[in-house]
Amino acid sequence: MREVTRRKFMTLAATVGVAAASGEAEGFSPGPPPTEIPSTFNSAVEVDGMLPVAAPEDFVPDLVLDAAFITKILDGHKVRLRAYNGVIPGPMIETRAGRTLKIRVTNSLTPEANPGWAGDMDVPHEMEHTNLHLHGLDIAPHIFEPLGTSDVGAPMISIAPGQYKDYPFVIPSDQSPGLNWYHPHSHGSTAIQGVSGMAGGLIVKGAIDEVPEIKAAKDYPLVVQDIGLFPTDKSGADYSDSYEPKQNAMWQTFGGNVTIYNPQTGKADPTNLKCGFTTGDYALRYYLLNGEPFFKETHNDDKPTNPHAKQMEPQVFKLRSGEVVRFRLLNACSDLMMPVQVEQHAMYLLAMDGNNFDAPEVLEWNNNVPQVTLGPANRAEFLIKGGKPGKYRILQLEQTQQFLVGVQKTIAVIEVSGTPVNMKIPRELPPIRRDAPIEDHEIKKTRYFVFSSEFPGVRNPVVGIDFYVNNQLYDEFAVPTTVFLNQCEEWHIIVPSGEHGGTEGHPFHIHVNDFEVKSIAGIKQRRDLIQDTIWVQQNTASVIRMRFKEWTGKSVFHCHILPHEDTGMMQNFLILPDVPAMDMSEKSMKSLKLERQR
Ligand SMILES: [Cu+2]
Repeated sequence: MREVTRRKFMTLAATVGVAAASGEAEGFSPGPPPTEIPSTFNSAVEVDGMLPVAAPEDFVPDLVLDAAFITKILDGHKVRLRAYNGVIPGPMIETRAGRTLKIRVTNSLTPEANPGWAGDMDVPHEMEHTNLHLHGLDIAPHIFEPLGTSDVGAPMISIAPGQYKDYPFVIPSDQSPGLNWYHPHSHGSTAIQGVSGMAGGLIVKGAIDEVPEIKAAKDYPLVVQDIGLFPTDKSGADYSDSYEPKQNAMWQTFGGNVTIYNPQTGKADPTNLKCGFTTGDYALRYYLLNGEPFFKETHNDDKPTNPHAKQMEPQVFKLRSGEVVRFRLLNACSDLMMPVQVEQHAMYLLAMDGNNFDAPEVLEWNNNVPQVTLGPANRAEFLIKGGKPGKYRILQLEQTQQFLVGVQKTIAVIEVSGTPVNMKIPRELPPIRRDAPIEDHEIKKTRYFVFSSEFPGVRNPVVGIDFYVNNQLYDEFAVPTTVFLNQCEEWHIIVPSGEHGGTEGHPFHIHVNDFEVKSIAGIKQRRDLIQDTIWVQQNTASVIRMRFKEWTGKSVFHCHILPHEDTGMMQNFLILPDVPAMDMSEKSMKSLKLERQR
C-alpha cells in the first residue's frame, strides 16, 4: 500500500500565465513564452550534502503545474488529452544554476473509475495519478516519498486526483546551462500521461547564453512529442476519449485487437474494446513539434510493425543566408529514436542533454547520414548557418532499431531567403564546471546492466511481454544497487543479441547525476560528452562513468521507452553518504547475535 502525502487539495488561481504565441517564423507556433522563474523567489537554499526534505509549511510556489484533461482539435479530430496548465507542450520553464525552483504540482485529472487492478506494480495502473520528474538537472532524488529519502522501502510519490505536492528543487550552483525537461514519472501511468501531452522544456540559462555569437542568434526550442490515440468504444467511434484504456486491457499489435488476461485460464481473452495499453503501436498517433502535428501514423493490419505513415505540413523557420540560428531539439517522444540531420547544412553541435562542449562540434552534412542521434529523452542544441537560398528539411531519418519501423519524417523546414548577412559561429564555449573528467584510477566499481525482454511474457502475463533489467521486473521496494557519495563507477549498459533476449534498442536514463559517455558500441566518445540518457542498440553495449555528487537517497534508472519503463524495465538504486566501516567489535557481534535470536 502506498502511504503518501495526503494533503487537502487547494485550488490555485496563481497558475503561471500563458501568453499568446508570437513566432517570428512563418507557420511557426512556438507555444507559450518561457516562464522565467523570478529571481526574487530564488534565494538558494544552503546545501549541506543532505537536502532536501519535504517542503516547508510556508512553501510559496514560483510555478504551479496543473495536470488536467483538455479538449482540442487535432488534425480535425476532437481529442481529450492530458496537459500541464492547459498547453501542449507544457510551459517552457527558464531558470538558473544555484536557484531553488519551487514547483507545486496540482492534479486536476478526473479520478478514473477503473477497477480490476490486482496490485501488480508492473501492470499499467492508477492512470490519473501523477508526480513530477525534472529530467536532466542534477538535483536530489525526488521520485520517492519523502523527497530525498534514503529509506529503501520508501514508496513512490503518487499524487492522486484532487491532491497536490510541493517540490523545492535545489539546483546546484554548477548546474550546466542548457535544455532539460519535465514530465510525469508515476510508475504505471508514465506512458499514458506521456503520450497524452504531459511534457515540457526546462532551460537553464547561463554562461553559454552570453557568448556573443550565440547571444546574437535566434533561439528556437523544438519540442517533439507523440500523441497516442484509440477510438472510443461507443458506436460511431471517434477519438474523443483519447487514450484511456480500461484496466488490464492490452492492445495486441499483431492481432489488431484488445485482450484482457484471464488468470484462471492463463490466456488473454479477446474483447470488443477498442483501446488498450500498448507497448508502442497505436490506432492513431501524431508526432508534434511545439504542439503542432507534423506526422501521422495509423495501425497497419497487414504489416503490424510498419504503421501507415503520412507526412503532414511541417512548420517553416525562416533565416537569411549567413544567418546563424540556435535550435534546441528535445525528443520528448514516448518511444521514438531519432537520427537527425539538417539537409545540406553543417550542424554546429553545442550541447547534448543540456551539457555544452568546450567548442562547437562541426558535423558536416552527408546525404542520409545522421548528424546527431537522439534516443527518447535526449536533447541536442546546435547552430545552423543559413546556406544558399532554398528550402531544407530537418529530418528524422529512417531507422530500424526498434519494434516499429521508424520511417523518415520531416520535423520542420528551414527556408533560407532575404538579404544575406554574415553571422559567426563561436570558436569556443564556456567550459561546464560540474562534470570533471573521471580518471581510470577513480573508478571504484564496474557494473553490468542487461536490458532484455521476453515475449510472450512469463512473469508479466497481464501485459503479455516482460521487460527486464538484469532479468528482473521493477520492484518499487527493492534496491538492487547501492552506490556511495563522491565515488566514481563505470556502468556497462548491455542490450543482448536476439538469442539472449535482445529484441530492440533501449534508451538508458539515470536520475540525480549526469554521466560521461565513455563508449558507444565499442566506439570511444569525446571526453566532454556528458549525457543523462543514452541509446543502446541491440547487440551492443554503451559504457558510462558517473561520479555521485552531493545528493544521497533512493532513486531510479530505467529504459526511457515509456511503456517499457511502466511495465518493468526500471530499477531503484540508493546513494549512501559514505562507505560504512565494518564494525567487528565484541559489542556489535553481541547485538548481532541477539538480533538473530529474536
Ligand atoms: Cu526499452
